[in-house]
Amino acid sequence: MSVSSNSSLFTLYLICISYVFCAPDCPVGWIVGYDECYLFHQNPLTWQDAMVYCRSRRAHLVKIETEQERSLIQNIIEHDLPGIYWLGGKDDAIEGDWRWQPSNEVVNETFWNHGEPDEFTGNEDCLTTSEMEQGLWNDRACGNYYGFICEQS
Ligand SMILES: [Ca+2]
Ligand SMILES: [Ca+2]
Ligand SMILES: [Ca+2]
Repeated sequence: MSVSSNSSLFTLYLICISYVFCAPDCPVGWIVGYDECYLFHQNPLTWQDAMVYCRSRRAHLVKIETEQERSLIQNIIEHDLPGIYWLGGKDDAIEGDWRWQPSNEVVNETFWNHGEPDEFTGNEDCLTTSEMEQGLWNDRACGNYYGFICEQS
């Protein structure tokens, strides 16, 4: 076997190995993301009940950390599963201090829709997105009933 076919076989081997180790192994019915698995639920729940549900599936409400991840979720809700969805962010402890739950990590990169967050009626502490907002973010009242996205990493 020539050196060049050996090295291309080796490259192929590396691609296969990295695919096996890098592609997330998602439960049946979950959508495969870049590093994570997503479950889109269209049955509306409050933010709190949505979080409890995700936990029961050994997951959490989705934490969107990059434009790549935001855009993947936008594509899914625009093309396949339209609706308003809860995300994992909250600012109920300190107004304007957005944290991912349950980890309480600071929401570093934000993707707010124009004019948001507006704390409409003084009572909007939970993060949502929808196809009407092109997958950008809006704060909404945590006691409202919306669909939600669980994430398993
Ligand atoms: Ca994520
Ligand atoms: Ca708020
Ligand atoms: Ca709002």
